Amino acid sequence: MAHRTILHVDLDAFFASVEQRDRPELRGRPVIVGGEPGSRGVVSAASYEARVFGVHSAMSLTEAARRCPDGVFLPVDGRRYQQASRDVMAILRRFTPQMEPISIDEAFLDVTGSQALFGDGPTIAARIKAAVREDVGLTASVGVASNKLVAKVASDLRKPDGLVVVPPGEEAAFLAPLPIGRLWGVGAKTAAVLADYRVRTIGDLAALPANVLESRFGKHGASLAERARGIDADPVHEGDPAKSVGHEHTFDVDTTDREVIERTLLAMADGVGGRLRSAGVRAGTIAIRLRDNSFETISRQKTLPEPTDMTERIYEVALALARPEVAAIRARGGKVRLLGVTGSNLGEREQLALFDTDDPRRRKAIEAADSVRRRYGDEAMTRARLLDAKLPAPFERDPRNPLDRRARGVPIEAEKSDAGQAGRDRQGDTDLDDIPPDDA
Ligand code: DCP
Ligand code: MG
Repeated sequence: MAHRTILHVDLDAFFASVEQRDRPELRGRPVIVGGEPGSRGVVSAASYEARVFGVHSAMSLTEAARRCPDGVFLPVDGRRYQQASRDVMAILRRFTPQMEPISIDEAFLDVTGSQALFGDGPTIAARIKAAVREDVGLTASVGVASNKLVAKVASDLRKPDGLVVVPPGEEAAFLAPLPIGRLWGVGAKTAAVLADYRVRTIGDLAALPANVLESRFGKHGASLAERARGIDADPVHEGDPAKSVGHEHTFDVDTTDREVIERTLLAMADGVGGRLRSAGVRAGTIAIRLRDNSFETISRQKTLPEPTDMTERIYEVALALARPEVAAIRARGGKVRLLGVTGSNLGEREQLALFDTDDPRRRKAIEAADSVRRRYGDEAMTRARLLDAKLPAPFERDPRNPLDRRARGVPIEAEKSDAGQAGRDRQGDTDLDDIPPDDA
């Protein structure tokens, strides 16, 4: 079969680059987006000039200020970044309809069928980089390969303003010398376990016998072994990334305790609401997922008369959906193992303003709470009802991926080999530590 041509496009120092684009006096200077120097909270983006000082995303602003005292510290201005993101995505769509945005500043493109029109993969990559520079004023790094996995690794390799092409057939050789942490899907936890097997490079991983990986990581192990050899059949999924926002929680101990179940639903409703609000969208449909101790999974959903991003409303709907199902599980002597809440059918808040019947005071209070959370972290602002719960607070840890794209009937949950050890929460984002099993 003829090979595919896949591009991965990722903007360089995205939030910081938008600031430098809009304020020319900041060009060439270390720009750190995230908030006041030394305030609580973390760095969202650091310009490449700031990275020289060792500043990077997710570092505390205090530490960033220590390393880079002369840095220009700026607050996050989400609206401008969203607009720039839309502008870039529109350029990408000119080259193929088979475009899959995976976060605010990156996307996969399958240009296999576009080459007669626009040139081969490397040519299209160069044209995209030029268009993004000229039309949007930003630089992008692009990887070109025969699949998503290798294209993603490639785009990251020569940042900023990189263009890395991996010819078909050279995937494994390209990956082999790279440190294991570069392999998409290997997070810190997986890397730590692999270190026990003396795996340092992707080539080391490829050389491990498949049965070793499978016995240690289960299904995830089989897919790891393939990925280490640069094999990835995942197609580029077209469409809007903003399909749904979801949270799931697997209980430490299966339960029928009403209080525990309701608190968990509230925590998840709050997480979903917070992420909707931070993305500036509302959900028209609320869904729940429930799994019992025999692993039977039930999904129920309700389409709302008016879309919402309010925690209380999401909670109310989720609770109404969950109650009869919990009662049924209890009636047959079962227990609840997993709960999930998802908002989907999303629309932008501005377009929905006509239907705005929310109490403006309530919205103000919620937005204030969100801004405290953004500044001081989730723990600072947890609803009273959650305080005595031994549950992780709802989290909105990654503003990069405010929305997830798992709404196409793909379950959010990925069972791991350590399932059942501890209560686990999942946001509907792709957590790089948790590649869902192939049959997910
Ligand atoms: N982001 C964030 N918090 C993080 C990581 C990222 O708020 N922990 C935001 C800011 C980034 C944007 O998402 O600008 C894109 O994330 P990337 O990981 O692509 O990082 P950058 O684009 O900033 O840098 P790079 O040049 O490494 O892609
Ligand atoms: Mg980027």
